[in-house]
Amino acid sequence: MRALLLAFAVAAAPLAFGHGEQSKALDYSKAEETPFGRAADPKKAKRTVRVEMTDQMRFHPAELSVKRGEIVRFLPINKGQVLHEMVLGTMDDLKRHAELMRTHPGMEHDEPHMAHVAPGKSGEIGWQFTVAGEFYYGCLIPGHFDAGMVGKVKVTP
Ligand SMILES: [Cu+2]
Repeated sequence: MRALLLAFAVAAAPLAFGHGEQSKALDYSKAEETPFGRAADPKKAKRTVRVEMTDQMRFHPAELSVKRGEIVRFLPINKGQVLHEMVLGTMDDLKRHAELMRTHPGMEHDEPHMAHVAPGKSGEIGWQFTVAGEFYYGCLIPGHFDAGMVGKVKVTP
């Protein structure tokens, strides 16, 4: 049994580390439903939204409207000189997360509803908005969210 596990670990290693991107080899069919929707294959999106992030601590656009059920391919683009990130969620989620980032700066995290984008680079998030309401995207790098780096997604029924 131990030999089998070892063989499996060795076989799995190239899959885990051979890919240039982060852990983006997601199985979207197993995506977890959240209060603000679920991860979705960006290739299935009919709409791409470029979201620029600036050192003025702003997202452009800062507001958008989508239809319930719509899959959006977000392309967060960092126009600044410092790291920014785009994190989707409810306002409560973002506030909680921002607080966590304050107490644990340097915290490493990577989930399908977020993208960390180095200066001059772009990221990608595929998301299906399955719940009507108002949701948000924020940059939770310490200080950025508090400076107003937040945008709103209105999901219409
Ligand atoms: Cu930022």
